[in-house]
Amino acid sequence: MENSGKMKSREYCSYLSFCKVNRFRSVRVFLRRRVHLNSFIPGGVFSAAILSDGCPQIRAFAMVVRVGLIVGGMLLVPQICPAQDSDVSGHYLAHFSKRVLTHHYYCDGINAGDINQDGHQDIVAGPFWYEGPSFLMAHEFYPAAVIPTEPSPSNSMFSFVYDFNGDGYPDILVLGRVHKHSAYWYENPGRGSGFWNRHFVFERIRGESPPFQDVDGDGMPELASHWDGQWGFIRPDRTHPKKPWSFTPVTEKGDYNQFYHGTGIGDVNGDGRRDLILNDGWWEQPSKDSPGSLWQSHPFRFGEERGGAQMFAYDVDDDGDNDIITSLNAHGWGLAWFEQQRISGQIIFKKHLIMGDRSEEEKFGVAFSQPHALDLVDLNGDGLKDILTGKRMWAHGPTGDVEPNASPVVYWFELKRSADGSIRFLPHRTDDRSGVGVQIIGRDVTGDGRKDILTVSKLGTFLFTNQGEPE
Ligand SMILES: [Ca+2]
Ligand SMILES: [Ca+2]
Ligand SMILES: [Ca+2]
Ligand SMILES: [Ca+2]
Repeated sequence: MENSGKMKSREYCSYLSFCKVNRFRSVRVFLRRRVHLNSFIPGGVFSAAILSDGCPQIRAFAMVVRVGLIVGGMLLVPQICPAQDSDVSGHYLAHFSKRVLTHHYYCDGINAGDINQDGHQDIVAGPFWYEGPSFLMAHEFYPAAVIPTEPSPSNSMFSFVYDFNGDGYPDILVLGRVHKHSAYWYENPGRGSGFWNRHFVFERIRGESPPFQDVDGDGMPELASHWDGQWGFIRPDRTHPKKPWSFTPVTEKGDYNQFYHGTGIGDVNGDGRRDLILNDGWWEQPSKDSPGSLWQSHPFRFGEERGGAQMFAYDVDDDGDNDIITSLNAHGWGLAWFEQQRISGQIIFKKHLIMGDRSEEEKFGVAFSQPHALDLVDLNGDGLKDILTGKRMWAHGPTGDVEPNASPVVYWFELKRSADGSIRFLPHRTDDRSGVGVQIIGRDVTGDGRKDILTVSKLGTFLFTNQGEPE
């Protein structure tokens, strides 16, 4: 049980604060179930923040304030403002509305799932899950602490949603920094309240973009990571989900940096089995007839410098084989897709640059550095998956990496296939005041069938609702 951060009742009764957050003043009403109403009112409006456990009078007052703010928040629509989305020639193509779930920096990863099983998707980011479909209520499932933006990344780099104990309520897997934090999953209490019990997963999750996907086809996801010099998969004990997870290696020993960049899962050779994709090549999953054997390596260097973040296998050019999509340097420049080609039966890749460095901005229509979070998702409903990414801000502080103080943008690159067989990824800017951390998600959280954008950065936690084509 992890309730070490729970405040004493007199602190609840006495807590009253006015918080300045960037250009906004935030209103946070904490209620006895560790719930806070997350309402931001522009223009420097003040509101009270009250913690109410153990103090009936203030608890009653807080409830009145809570109801008032929910109604007021909905009427004012304070968190919604137009987000930019134009193509390179300035034409308006699709429409996203920006919502700020918090202006505080709590985490670098974000995800979604129906946490309370009410049929609506909820958003998970750092210590909070935001209750859909309004996302006005933030529930704190482990002790929250606002993190200073300048020094280091947070202690919550990735959130994954999965029902680990099979009780019908999705739980949350939280990964911290590669070299500093152990991984835990937090047990959803269902109708219970308070901080969630947490369960130890593994000492360290190495690699900067660990996929959490079903690789072996048993219907349950596993973490791809490396340990003791070998890449492999970290899995829970299916019959004893609260036990620590175990690591199964699939590659030969190698010299893999704990901060390894560029990792994905996908079927590269088209045999129906999902392979391990790294910045240094792909490792072929063998058939189940050969259990215990290591996976065959197929070396290929995708990002020539550091490597990217999330990598994807997808048939970009519709010729029947999966190509690879990746950023080239998660702290530098470059985004590319690599066309699969076969020469004498051997798979090779031909690089196609989607975005280069600042000197190539005119050529590609856009240039931003540090694409350290990607998703591959169809954002405009044409059946073709698009690339969702953005600029990471201050991964190593305000003076680290390339162009640390350039606009923290979010972009989606629309896949367009022409009749002549040519391929384009058309850049669309969604926002320039948010950016990415290390996990960005395209997911329909509003239930209208259109994929929305969830991102998080040192500037806060953001939802861009997909409004479809403008009228
Ligand atoms: Ca829900
Ligand atoms: Ca559960
Ligand atoms: Ca292809
Ligand atoms: Ca599309």
